[in-house]
Amino acid sequence: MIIAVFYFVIVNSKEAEADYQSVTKKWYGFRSKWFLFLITLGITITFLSLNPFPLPDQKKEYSSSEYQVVTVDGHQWYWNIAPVTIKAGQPVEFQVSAADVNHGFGIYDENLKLVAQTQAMPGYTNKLIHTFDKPGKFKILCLEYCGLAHHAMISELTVE
Ligand SMILES: [Cu+2]
Repeated sequence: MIIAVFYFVIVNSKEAEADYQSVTKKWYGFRSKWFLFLITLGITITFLSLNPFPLPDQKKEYSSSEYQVVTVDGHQWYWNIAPVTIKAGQPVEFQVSAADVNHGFGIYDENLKLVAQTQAMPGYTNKLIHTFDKPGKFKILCLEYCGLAHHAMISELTVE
């Protein structure tokens, strides 16, 4: 039975070889067009869905008169932030570090919507540049679980 099946396939495959050429020609042509169509579609969708990067340029150099520096230190379980009052409309450079373990420095607006964030790491100072458009009270919460009282790491930042 198996030999019969093999024999049938071998005999028929030789007969089919004659029109295989026309089939490959037709479908190779289709395949090339389909490939070009997908490449064009991919590039078009990529360009149409491009958005400006949501963060300001973190490498930009500001002159000292136009920006404010705030130092931030994360501790178990509180923040050391100086100064806690800043001006709206001027870029703020947060210099964020930690004294003990990793913390997450998260700035939230009045509706507890995350405005900006960076990692607070012992031994490193991470720079975060953010400009507050309007005055208000902002909450600083820890974004990374850092021990028992992690939830209590709440501070406030006043933008005038
Ligand atoms: Cu923490």
